[in-house]
Amino acid sequence: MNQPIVFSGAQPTGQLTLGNYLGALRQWTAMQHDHTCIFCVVDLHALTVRQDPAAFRERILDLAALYLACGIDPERSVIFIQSHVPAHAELAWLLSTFTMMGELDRMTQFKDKARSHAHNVNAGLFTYPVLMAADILLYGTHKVPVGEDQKQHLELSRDVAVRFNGLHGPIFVVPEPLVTGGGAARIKDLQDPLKKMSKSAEADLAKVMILDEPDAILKKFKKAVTDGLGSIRNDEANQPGVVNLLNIWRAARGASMEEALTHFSHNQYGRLKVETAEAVIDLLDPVRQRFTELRSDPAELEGVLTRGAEQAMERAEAMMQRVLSALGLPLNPRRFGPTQGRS
Ligand code: ATP
Ligand code: LTN
Repeated sequence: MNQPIVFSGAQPTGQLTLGNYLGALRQWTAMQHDHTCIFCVVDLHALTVRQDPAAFRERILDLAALYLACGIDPERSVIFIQSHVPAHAELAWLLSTFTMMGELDRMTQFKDKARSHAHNVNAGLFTYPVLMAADILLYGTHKVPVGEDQKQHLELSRDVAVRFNGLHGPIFVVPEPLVTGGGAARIKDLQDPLKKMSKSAEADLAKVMILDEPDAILKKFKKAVTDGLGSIRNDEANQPGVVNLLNIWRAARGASMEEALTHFSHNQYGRLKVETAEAVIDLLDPVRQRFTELRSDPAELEGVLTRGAEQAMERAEAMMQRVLSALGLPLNPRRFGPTQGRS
């Protein structure tokens, strides 16, 4: 079965929101049926900001458990932790010699982060996109589901792949971005519906977390900002809060906008808020329950991650062998075996 290969990852930096679920994780899980999917917890990337080791370790495992709880199926897809596969860091070094300073200097995320983390502008923050290129290129990835903000990084991955291939032969697949989290999947902040719901938002009431308890979810929706127009219409310009609730309700219930408008033709904001909360509670309840189960059974999670790392490593090592050979680096027989070792 030659299905296209999909690779994506998220950083273990803080809890994920309903926006991340509807805009990213749910789409990842949907892709498992007709793609070979590889999903990674990119813990090495998260080291570009200081982490408390004990809390960091838990957050990495939390994110892996959340992937599984959201429906990533280890029987179908590869799920693993980036630092378990040393080839990511190794390929990042090799690719850094094919990446120009000027290219990295143009990255808007670097400029933003350098401004917001002015006390710790480390070299890793600068070369972050090279590690991301390594993640992607290591697996012969065809498609990369990412948010809009990562498109520039993906463009760089493509440029690096093309440059390497031009010099050393067709080793890397040139990956295509698949921009997720747009359109109706773009969930807005409950307190300021002109902004997207963001996990780094300060206000608790602004964002629904995937692991929120039902009463917290209900409270947040009851307090969601709407308007004083008293009608439930699909009028984004004048009623962004109402349209956000309609979008959330229909994403959670699998309904169209027409169905949502018919369902809420009573024009009662109170009922819209409560029913949206109920739809989200129904959607997230099984995720939270599965997450709790997984986190209380370290052996199961560890088993899944060990197997995922083995599967990832098998693919990554095959690619590393080709890359090292193409560059003229002598292959280590202890690593690649005596017969294949001679290239
Ligand atoms: P931060 O607050 O740190 O910017 P974030 O919540 O915006 O984080 P990212 O880590 O940037 O999340 O994005 C992870 C994925 O979630 C991306 O694929 C992105 O498209 C998706 N996503 C994030 N927020 C939303 C949202 N409000 N609606 C839909 N999709 C979203
Ligand atoms: N930079 C991405 C996370 C990330 C990633 C990747 C996404 C690291 N490596 C490879 C897709 C493919 C982010 O911050 N969202």
